[in-house]
Amino acid sequence: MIGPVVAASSDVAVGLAVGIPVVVVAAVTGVVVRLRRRGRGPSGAPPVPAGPPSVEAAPVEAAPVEAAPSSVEVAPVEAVPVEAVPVEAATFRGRMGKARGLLAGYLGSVRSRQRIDGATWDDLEEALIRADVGVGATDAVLDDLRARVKAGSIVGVEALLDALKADLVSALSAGSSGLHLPVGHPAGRDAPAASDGDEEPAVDVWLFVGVNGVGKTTTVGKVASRLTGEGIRVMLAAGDTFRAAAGEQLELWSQRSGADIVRGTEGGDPSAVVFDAVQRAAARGHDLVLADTAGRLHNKVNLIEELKKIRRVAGRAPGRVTEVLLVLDATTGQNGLAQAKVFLDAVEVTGVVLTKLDGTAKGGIVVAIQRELGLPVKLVGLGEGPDDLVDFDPPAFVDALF
Ligand SMILES: Nc1nc2c(ncn2[C@@H]2O[C@H](COP(=O)(O)OP(=O)(O)OP(=O)(O)O)[C@@H](O)[C@H]2O)c(=O)[nH]1
Ligand SMILES: [Mg+2]
Repeated sequence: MIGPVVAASSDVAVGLAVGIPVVVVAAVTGVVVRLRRRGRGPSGAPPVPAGPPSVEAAPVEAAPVEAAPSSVEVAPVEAVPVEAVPVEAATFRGRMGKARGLLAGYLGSVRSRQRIDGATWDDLEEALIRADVGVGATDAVLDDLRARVKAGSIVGVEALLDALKADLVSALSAGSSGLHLPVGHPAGRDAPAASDGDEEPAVDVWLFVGVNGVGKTTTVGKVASRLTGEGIRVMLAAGDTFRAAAGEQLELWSQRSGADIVRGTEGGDPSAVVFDAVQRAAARGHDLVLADTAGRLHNKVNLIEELKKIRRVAGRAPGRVTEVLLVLDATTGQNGLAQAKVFLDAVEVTGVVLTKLDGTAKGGIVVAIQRELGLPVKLVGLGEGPDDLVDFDPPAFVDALF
C-alpha cells in the first residue's frame, strides 16, 4: 500500500496513509480554500455584524497537504449582514400543527365512543398507520395496550390515550441519544488525557449524508449557526462537488453562521475537500468540521463508494469522525426508510436528522425510524431558517403530535 517514500514527518505519514491519490487529486483539481477569520467576543459569540457586505476573499489554490498551513492566505475580518427577521422560536408544538390536526381527526372518533371496543382498536390502528408510525411499531404498541386493557390496568378511552402517549414517549426515549459534541463545547465531552505533547489535537468531523433534496446542506448550515453561537470554531467542508451551486449554497451558510469553509472545484474529489478541511481545521485550531456531501452522483453505486471513501479519509488523524448523520425528509414517510437502509449498509451512521417536520409530514415516522433502523433521531428540522433546528425531545414531540 505505502509507496517507497520515507515519511519524514507526521504530515507526510498522514498523506501516505490517506493515499497519494488524495494529495494528487487535491493538487490537480485545485481545491479552493477560503478562510474567513472573524473576531470573537470573550464569550466566544460571533461578532455583531456591521457595515456593508464585504468583498469575498479571493480563492487561493490550496497547497498540497504536506505544505505548511501558513502558505494559505487568510482574508481579513469580514462583516456579514444578517437580516433581522423576527420569527417565533421553533418548537414542536408550534410547528407541528398539521401533523397534530391529522392525528386529532382520527382520534376524534376514538374519543367519541366513550368505551373501548373492537372499533376503538381499528380506529387507533388506522390513526397510527396513517400518521406514518408504520405497521411493525403500530402492532407492538397496540398489543401492549390490549394486554393492559384486558388485565384491567387501563380503564376508559382517556386512560387508553394517555397510555398510548406514554408508550410512545418511552419507545422514543429508549433509543435516544444526543450529539457527540466536540471538546470545548460547554456540554461537550471532557478533554482527552494529556498526551506526550507533540501530538496534534484531534479534529472532530461530522458527516451529513442522504439522498438529494432532503436538507443536508441546510442542516449543515443550521448546525454551524448553532455551534458557532455556542463558541465552537467550525469549519465547513463543501463535499458536494457534484454541482457548483451546492458549494455556493454552503458558502452562504458560512457567511450567515460565521464558520469558515473549504470548497472544491465542480467535479473535484470530495474526499480531498474533506481531507483538506480537516488539515486546515487542525492547523487553525478549529474544533469541528461539518462536511456536506452530494445527494446524487451518476449512479447509486458511485454515491455509496464515494461516501465510504469520504468517511475513510475524514477519519485519518488528526480527523476523527464522531458523527455520521443520516438526513431524512419526514415528508417522504415510509419511502425514506427504504432509502435509509442503503446508507446504513455503507457508512456507520450514528444518528438521524429528520427534516421538514414542520410541513406536511405526519410525524409518526420518527417512531418508525427508531424502531426499523435502530437509530436515534438526534436533530429535527422545523423550518428553513438558521434557528429552525431543535434537539429531538420525545415528550415534547409526542405532546405536539397529540
Ligand atoms: N420546511 C422545511 N424546509 C426545509 C427543511 N430543511 C431543509 N429544507 C428545504 O429543503 C430544500 C432542500 O434542502 P437542501 O439543504 O438543499 O437539501 P440537500 O439534501 O442538500 O439537497 P442536495 O444537495 O440536492 O442533495 C431547501 O429548499 C431547504 O430550504 C426543514 O426542516 N423544513
Ligand atoms: Mg446539498
